[in-house]
Amino acid sequence: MQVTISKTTIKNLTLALGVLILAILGIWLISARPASQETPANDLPQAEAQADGTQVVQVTAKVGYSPAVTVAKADTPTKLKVVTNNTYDCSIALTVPAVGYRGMLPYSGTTEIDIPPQKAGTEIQGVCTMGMYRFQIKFI
Ligand SMILES: [Cu+2]
Repeated sequence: MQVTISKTTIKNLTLALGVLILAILGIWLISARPASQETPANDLPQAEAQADGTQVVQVTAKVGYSPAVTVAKADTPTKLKVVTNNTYDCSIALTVPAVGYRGMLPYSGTTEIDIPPQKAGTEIQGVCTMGMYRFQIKFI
């Protein structure tokens, strides 16, 4: 008995093999990537240095806080400016536990919160009173 392999079968086999190789290559590429790393500090929004040697971190409060993470200089007095603009969600109820701040922001406006100089490696969190929205300032 003779087994005949038609041209179509060969074509299909080649195609299947090609797809398989692509799939394996894809999986290999994905798994070969380094394990998820934190965004390097250089790529994050930075505090704005002021002429008087202080720095300003600006965060917008509206359906959450943005940017979520800001990098600031250690050992530097920091003014945190929280900007609201027709903000009617719970992000107006802000706490910054590290500096003992707890308050209701105006629906629109800028609220300044002073943060004394922090050691490198300190992370200060701002969080809505319900704990659902948060932002972070990383001092480096
Ligand atoms: Cu909330």
